[in-house]
Amino acid sequence: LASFWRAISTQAAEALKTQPSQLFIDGKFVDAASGKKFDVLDPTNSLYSPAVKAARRAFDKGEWPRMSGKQRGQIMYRLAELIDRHAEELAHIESLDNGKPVFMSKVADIPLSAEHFSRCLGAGLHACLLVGVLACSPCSSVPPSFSLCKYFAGWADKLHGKTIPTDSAFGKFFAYTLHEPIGVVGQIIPWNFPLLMLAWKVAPALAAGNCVVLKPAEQTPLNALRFAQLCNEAGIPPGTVNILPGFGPTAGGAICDHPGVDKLAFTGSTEIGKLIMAAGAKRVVPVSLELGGKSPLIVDKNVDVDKAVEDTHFALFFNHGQCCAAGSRTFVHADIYDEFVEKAAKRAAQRKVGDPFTDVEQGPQVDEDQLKKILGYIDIAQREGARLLTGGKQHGQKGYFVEPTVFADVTDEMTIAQEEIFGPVQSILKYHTTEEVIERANNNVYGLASGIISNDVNFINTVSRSLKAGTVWVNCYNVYDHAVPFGGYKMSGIGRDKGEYALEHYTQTKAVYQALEPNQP
Ligand code: TXE
Repeated sequence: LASFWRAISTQAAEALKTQPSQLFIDGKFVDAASGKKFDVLDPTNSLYSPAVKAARRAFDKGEWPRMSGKQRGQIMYRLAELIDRHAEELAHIESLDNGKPVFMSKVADIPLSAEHFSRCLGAGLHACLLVGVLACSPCSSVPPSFSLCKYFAGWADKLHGKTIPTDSAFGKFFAYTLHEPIGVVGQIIPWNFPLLMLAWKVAPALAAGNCVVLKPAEQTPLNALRFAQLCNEAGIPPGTVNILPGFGPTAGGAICDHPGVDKLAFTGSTEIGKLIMAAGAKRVVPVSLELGGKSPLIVDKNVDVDKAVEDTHFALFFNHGQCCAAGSRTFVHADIYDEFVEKAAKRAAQRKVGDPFTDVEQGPQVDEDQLKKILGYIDIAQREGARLLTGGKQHGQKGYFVEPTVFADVTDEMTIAQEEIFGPVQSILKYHTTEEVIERANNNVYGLASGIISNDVNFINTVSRSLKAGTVWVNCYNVYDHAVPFGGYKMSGIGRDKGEYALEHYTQTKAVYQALEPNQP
């Protein structure tokens, strides 16, 4: 049999040598008028197809979707505990791959991923980052658990449908709904929080009984692979979770276009989000997107300026500015503007930048592309007339470090007020009235997050209801709780990650009518 197949494949290889590859018009093969060509992928040889096939098999015939929710929850819980047990190692891998300070991986990425997080993390993490220490009391009280996973493990046996009273002319029926998994889910994630973004996507998909093919970002595949080993150890059946490291257009594109994939979930740039949506539209599969942002953080006049400076600094510089939710437009009331600007520049200049495995607040940006992009924006800002207060250059000669940078007198039409920089560059804008700042804050294609720093409850109520953003942080920023949804308005995306809302993307509803009396139609 083997020699038969060898012969067939030799014949196929021979046949390919004479296989036409032009247009066939009027009885002849001719080149396209543009002269352009495109590659055709052989799906059986594609590196990516076996992953979808495995997920397909696992979903169509395997155990995972057929287990009780309780059993799935127990296995997910075991997985969460394994992640807990390996938290230290995972934190080091994360910092090695991404460049973020290892203390941040320890206090934020791993427990957050793990936990979708403990209630005290918001305050604890904030406190930790502000003082820049490895261990502080609020954080050390965070149980080192993969609670996100635990949170969704808890949902696995609670995906109930409804019973619905019916009143039909056709007779008496009992109607109910089932919440069923969608099938094979293709998930594509970025590099800024590699394990956390994986957790946001994989945990709800698994809880609902789906099988997953996930592509981590090409810059940061390591923890996703370590996670795959832990899935095996936890007893997740083969084929249920498949990890495909690779590049966007090839590995990512293959997942999007594969007929065996029933749903697409993506976190990344708005530009690529549009491609993912178009790919989903071609096959009419649902798409959820978490995309870019240009989030306004509005500082009212009667506030403690020192605290506001610290809060806005954290909102922007956390994770080197590589956050989709970064508070990247700092609107400051004219009454406190001069004092704020001076103090914000001083705070940024004190920021400790260096080797992420030492006691620093900021490591390198993830790669050379991001470094160049950020330096490009700094250059544009200066040319467009923003006032550079501190930073503005690459930090050191080696690695992709950027000096913490602050621009004042930024105006709405400037490029740095419109586009996502994704780096440690704070843009400060002056405002005078509440109506004005609401309008300006909303004057952007994005609508991911926003923030308000104020002591005035009327100001807080008016502004929080007027902002077109998926999250509003009031007198805090970057607080994430696993039970609270996250996602964007406008071009920041479609749908919500986290919390009960995330499960809507990974289930579909089946309606069942059952006749209650014999001989009904
Ligand atoms: O993002 P991409 P990049 C923003 C941020 C950043 C910019 C570029 O402004 O500077 O995007 O970063 C995969 N088909 N965000 O280039 O390209 C890719 O391999 C399928 C915000 O890293 O969007 C990776 O896994 N997949 C964002 C993922 O998409 C494709 C976080 C993200 O990469 C693909 C990251 C294709 N054609 C960047 N091309 C956030 N919302 O947090 C790429 N990918």
